Amino acid sequence: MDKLQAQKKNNRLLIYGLRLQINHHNHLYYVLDKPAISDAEYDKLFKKLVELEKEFPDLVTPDSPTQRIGGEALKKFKSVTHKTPLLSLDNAMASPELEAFDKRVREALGKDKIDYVAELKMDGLAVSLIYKKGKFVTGATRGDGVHGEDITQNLRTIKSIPLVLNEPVDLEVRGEVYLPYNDFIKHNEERKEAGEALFANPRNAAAGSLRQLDPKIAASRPLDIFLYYGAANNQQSHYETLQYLKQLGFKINPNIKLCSGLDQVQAYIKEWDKQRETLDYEIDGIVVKVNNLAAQRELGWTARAPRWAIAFKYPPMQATTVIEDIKVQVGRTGAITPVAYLKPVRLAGVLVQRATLHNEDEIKRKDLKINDQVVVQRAGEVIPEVVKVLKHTADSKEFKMPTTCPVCAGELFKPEGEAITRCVNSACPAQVKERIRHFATRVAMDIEHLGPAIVDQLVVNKLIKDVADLYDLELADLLKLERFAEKSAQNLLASIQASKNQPYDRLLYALGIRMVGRNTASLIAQHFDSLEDLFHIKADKLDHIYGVGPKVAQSVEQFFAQEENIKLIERLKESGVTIKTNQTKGPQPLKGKTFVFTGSLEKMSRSEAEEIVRKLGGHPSSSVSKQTNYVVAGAEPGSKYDKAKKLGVKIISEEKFRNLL
Ligand code: 3BD
Repeated sequence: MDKLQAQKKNNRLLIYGLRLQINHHNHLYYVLDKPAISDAEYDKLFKKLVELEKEFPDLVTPDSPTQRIGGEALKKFKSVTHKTPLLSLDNAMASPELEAFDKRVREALGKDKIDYVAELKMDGLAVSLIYKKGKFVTGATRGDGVHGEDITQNLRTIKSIPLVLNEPVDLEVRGEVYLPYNDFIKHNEERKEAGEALFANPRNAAAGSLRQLDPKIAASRPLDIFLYYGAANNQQSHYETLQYLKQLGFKINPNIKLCSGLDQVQAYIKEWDKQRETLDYEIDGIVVKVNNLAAQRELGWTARAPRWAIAFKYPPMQATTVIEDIKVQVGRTGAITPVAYLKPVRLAGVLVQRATLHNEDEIKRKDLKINDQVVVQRAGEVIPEVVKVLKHTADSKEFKMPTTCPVCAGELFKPEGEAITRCVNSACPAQVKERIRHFATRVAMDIEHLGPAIVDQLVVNKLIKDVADLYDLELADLLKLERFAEKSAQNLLASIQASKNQPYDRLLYALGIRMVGRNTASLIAQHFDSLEDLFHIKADKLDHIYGVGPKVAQSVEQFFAQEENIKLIERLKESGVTIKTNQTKGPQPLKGKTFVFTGSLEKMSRSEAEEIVRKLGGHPSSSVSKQTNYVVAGAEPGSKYDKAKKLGVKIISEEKFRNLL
């Protein structure tokens, strides 16, 4: 072998070894949720592989972990015909139907008791994955069961889908792609801020992501998958098949259960009805499958569904009521949001009286009218929403989006391609009030005694028209107003005075820049010592900050490009409001650490605790991920606790937390 050849062989071995290592750690992290090395160590391996492949491009193969996001945006998805159709599932809506299913199975097999596998029924998108010689070659949607769409490029971006299996087998597997619940909420919040249409549920969000022709979009969303079916080799039972799929490297839901007889299935159903809210993903029921594969074959299929499986559907958390009225609200940024005023109805233990209708397109799409009978739904912590119309009534009236602002009668504007209509008059009293309210809230400047009613009174009486005017208020002004006595007026002035010393990242948040939440403000403030450094800033100076995306950066650029905003900040500065980093900032023992709080704390409120974390250099966050350093559990912790446990994130008590400070 000459020298060149030897070198080439050596490089190939190096690359091959790195890929094995990376795939192994990828599997530990994304499939088993049990990382063995730090993110930094993983990144190092990955970078090394990228460098080597760059140097030797002829050694790049499609199954390399560097090639998950490959290729250009497609023009159109190819259609695929499934080799064997993806069947449907019969539904059981209640216990008697499940009992009838069990009876049919027992009679057909001539047995008293059947072994079943009970699985959580993921509310995601069904897909089929094809492997040849252990390599992922094609992935497709279920489609109508016979024809689906080739979404291989998008599926390759899902890190829990192995590109290479542990054995060189030919295999088709089927599973459900989903978007974890927290990510769905987070993603919708971003869309809302950006004025884009919201996804109704995690399933639509997952489907919407997989239906994108550009694989970069799917890659940017943390999609995941559970596999539940595979035509594997020589297994005797469904349960064994799932274990085999696990061995090959696939992600199998850890909550599947082998049940002996229907009673155990019923217990499983009951248990998960209670526990479903602790999961990080949505399930809409339980799938029950006959375990023995020979028994499955004996039972066979009808034209559309196997006779050996059934889906038990949980009743959704929905209720029926009437839309009594639809009114629009004008938000801080001028967003005009239609809101349905409902005949009050109990839903999952809460009295629901209003539901957001998001925007005009949503009303049109769902064909909602005033006096309609509708189905409302409450999912997790999100505000209730109207799912669909049950029926229009004789009194049903079309809702007409106003053509002028209902508050200031000013012009409304809906940018091309955006879903949200806005009042463009920044002096609109509704916007002015909302901006001042936002400025005064606890998480922003925390001005006590300046609640919504007082803001209303001050604006209506023309004492203030923006937040800088607050600092010019005098005792005599307030005393002229109804409801203000000497004492209450002094209290308010004192809180306004005190707010001048708030750290400037609070001010940055309090300004109400679109898409700049409390955490983003604090991230930006860590990179710029003064608000003045942000004057006329360009987006490209911001979007390299970890946690600040291009849309956020664009929004910040827009805000600081406006002369009136700069004037406002200069007036605040003249009044003595802190607009710079406090140079004598204290020690930062929590620097770079991420905290999530769950349950109720004894000695402080959650927002106080979050503020302390920020002050000491850490980041508070609302959702648990592998990046979380600590979950602080108060009394009666919620699902975040379970998630932390699952991910192996350190959980500490409130007392331990205080000891860290
Ligand atoms: C799940 C069929 C069989 C292999 C047919 C028994 C209908 C969606 O978690 N098992 C599961 C889940 C879905 C399944 C089967 N096991 N079929 C299963 C399933 N744990 N969701 N489904 N599907 C998948 C469907 N999808 C869209 C439109 C109509 N039907």
